[in-house]
Amino acid sequence: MDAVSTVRDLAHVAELLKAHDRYLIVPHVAPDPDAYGSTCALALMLRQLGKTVMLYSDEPVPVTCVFLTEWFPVVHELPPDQETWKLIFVDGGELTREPGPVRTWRTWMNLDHHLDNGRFAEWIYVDTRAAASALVIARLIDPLGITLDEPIASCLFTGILFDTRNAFITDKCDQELFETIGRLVGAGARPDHLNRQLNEQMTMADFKLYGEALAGLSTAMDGKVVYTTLTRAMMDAAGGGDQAMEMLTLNLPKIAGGEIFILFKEASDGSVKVSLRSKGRLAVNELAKRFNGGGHKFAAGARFTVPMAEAVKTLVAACEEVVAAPQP
Ligand SMILES: [Mn+2]
Repeated sequence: MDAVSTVRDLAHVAELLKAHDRYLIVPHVAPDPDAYGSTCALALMLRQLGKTVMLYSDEPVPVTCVFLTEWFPVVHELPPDQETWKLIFVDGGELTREPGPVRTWRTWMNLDHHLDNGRFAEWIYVDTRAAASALVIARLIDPLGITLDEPIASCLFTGILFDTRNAFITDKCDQELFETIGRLVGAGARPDHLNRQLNEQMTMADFKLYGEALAGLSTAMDGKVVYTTLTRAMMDAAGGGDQAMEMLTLNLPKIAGGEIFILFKEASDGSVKVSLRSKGRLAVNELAKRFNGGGHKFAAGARFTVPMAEAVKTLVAACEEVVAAPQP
C-alpha cells in the first residue's frame, strides 16, 4: 500500500465493499487485459456476495479481452440514477484515464498499481509494487470471504500474465505473485488455455504490420534508443493496429544494447500515442510525464498532439538526454 492510499488496509477495502449494494466498475481508457482481468474478477467477486454489479466501458472490447468479458459482460451505456451506484475505478489513477462519460461521476473507490494518482476518489488503495491490478484484486479474495472459482481465477491469472510481459518476468514478480499464481492455477486457471486466448489470437493483418514496423526500426545514441512508428497510412493499408502495437512494445526490449524503446502510433484523431519501455536502468515514467503521460517506472505511455515527425524528433531528443545524463 502506498502513502496515497486513504484506506487503512485491504480488510478496510473489503469492509467498504461489503457495506454497499450497487457497483459500477470501470477499467481505464484503452483497456488492456490487466484492466479487464481485474475488473471482470472484481465484478464476479462482488456478484458472488449478492451485489448488483455493472462493468462499464464506452469503448469496444479489444480482441485480446473478449474472452475475459465472456465471464462478465461489459455494458456500453451508463445506468440511470447515478447517485445510487458506487463507482470503482480500476488500473488507473488519473481522472483522464477514466472513460469520458464517467468523469463527471463521483469516483467512490480507486484500486490501482500505477505511480501517478490524481487523488480524486473517496477511497484509494494503491500499491505501486504490485505487478498488476489483478494482483491487488486477488488480495481481496480472503478478506471478502469469496470462493475462488475458475472464472475469477482465470481473469486474475490473465491480468497478471499480461502485466508481467506475458511471462511473469518483470521486476515486480515477487514471492507473493508466484504464490498467488499457484493458487489461481489450483483453482482452475489453465495457463496454456489462457495464453492461447491472450497471445495466440493475432490477426494476419496485425502480424504483417508488426513486421513492417520492425523493418522500419531506427536507433539513436549507438543503439541505446530504439524506435519505430505505426502511421495511419500503414494501419489503414494493413487493416490492423492495436495488436501490432502490443507486440512491438513487448518485443522491442529484446534487442541487445538498447536502453529505451519507443513505439509511436498515430491515433485516428491525428494525435500520436507513444509507448515507452526501459530495460530497467532508466525510468521512463518521468519522461512520459513531460508529455502528458505516465505509468510505471519501466513501462509508460504518453500522447503528442503534434504531427508524427515532430513527435519523433522531440521524444527521441528527450531520450538522448536521459541516456546521456549521469544516473543517481
Ligand atoms: Mn495494470
